[in-house]
Amino acid sequence: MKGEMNRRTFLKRTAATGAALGLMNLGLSQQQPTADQLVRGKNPKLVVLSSRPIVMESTLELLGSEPITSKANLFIRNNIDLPGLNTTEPNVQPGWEVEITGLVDKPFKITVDELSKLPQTEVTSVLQCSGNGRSFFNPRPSGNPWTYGGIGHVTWRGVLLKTLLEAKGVKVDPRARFITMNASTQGGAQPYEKSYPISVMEYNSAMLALGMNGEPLPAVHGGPVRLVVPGTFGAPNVKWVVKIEFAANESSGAEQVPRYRVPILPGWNLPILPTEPGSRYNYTLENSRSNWGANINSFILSPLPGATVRGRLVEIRGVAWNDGLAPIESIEVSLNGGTTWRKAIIERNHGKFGWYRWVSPQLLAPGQYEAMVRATDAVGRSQPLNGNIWWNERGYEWNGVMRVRFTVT
Ligand SMILES: Nc1nc2c(c(=O)[nH]1)N[C@H]1C(S)=C(S)[C@@H](COP(=O)(O)O)O[C@H]1N2
Ligand SMILES: [Mo]
Repeated sequence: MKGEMNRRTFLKRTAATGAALGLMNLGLSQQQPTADQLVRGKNPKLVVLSSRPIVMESTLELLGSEPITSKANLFIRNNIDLPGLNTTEPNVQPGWEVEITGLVDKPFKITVDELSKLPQTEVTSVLQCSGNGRSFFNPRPSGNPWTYGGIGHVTWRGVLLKTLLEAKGVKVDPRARFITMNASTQGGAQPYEKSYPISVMEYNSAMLALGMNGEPLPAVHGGPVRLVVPGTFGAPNVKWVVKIEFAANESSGAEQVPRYRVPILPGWNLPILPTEPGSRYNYTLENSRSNWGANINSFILSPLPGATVRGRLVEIRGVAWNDGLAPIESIEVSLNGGTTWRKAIIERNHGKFGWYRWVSPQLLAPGQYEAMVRATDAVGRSQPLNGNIWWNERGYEWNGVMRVRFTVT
């Protein structure tokens, strides 16, 4: 009923301004910039979801084309664009400072140059926007209409937060339960502030990343320095970080609440509290939680949707990942709508935060097929056949079983 009303109101409004809007849209869509026009060095095949702020997603084809997602093919999610940083080139600013403050015995500032002289660590992890898959929720929540491409698999290099504190001989007050991070507001950019529980940060080896895929961190991906929390969704991975504050409480800024949250029963972090699809939810710090650890999920990257492939032997391939806190133990493929499942062969060679690659060899007669895949980890976390059971107003953390139709000749 409510959805019906909204649609009607929308149609009425559209009709009222129809002529003017129609013309404007036509003009705009003809000039819609491509990914490479918006950000120097990006693959024009990336799909632009918004040009201000810049949001673009990768494609299944590009994700399947390389074991580590190159900077050209990596998605971008800006809430706030920083002027002059729309490039995959490095942001060379050795004097850039990061302030470590709050509940620590000796607050301090450190430059990027000094950071680069401390012991460096490398970690390969999945970077995924918690809105990835949003457009599969029904009804579709508002927000960027991500399909599958708000994800990448990259290698970070930088200084562990732990290493930095040790090197500086700085102790964290036991009352500190959260870490709040701030991004630069240079060029008049709006603030971007996110908090994460220290427990999550410890598990996940939070790092001040200076490099990506063996190169200096691209400017558009947070260069010169970005906080990376392997195993978490994208939002806490604060680009252009200037301040890290140890705090007793979580930030109450808009990026913390109501944004980037899912409903919970107060006191219960998992699972998402089921809400009526299409309903409204009044997000508070108590009745919801941030998008923290990544939900277990898996994608089919070959065959691509709609592809025609040669039989008899067809290798169905893809990737799977979770928050890295428990290994993924099984990845299963079904070709009959979930009636039977066959275990895929799993290959894991990028550590616990990287994605697992899998292959399922199948002998297939000519015909039409629909492949489904689901992953399960060592603590039994898996994916729902119907991802809509976790429908939430803002459309986060989709992990419904993926289905891909293809033809065998
Ligand atoms: N400073 C800053 N950091 C940010 C954001 C932002 O808008 N500003 N977006 C966050 C979100 S929601 C995501 S999904 C990731 C996207 O990282 P990427 O643009 O490098 O792909 O960055 C996170 N860090
Ligand atoms: Mo995101």
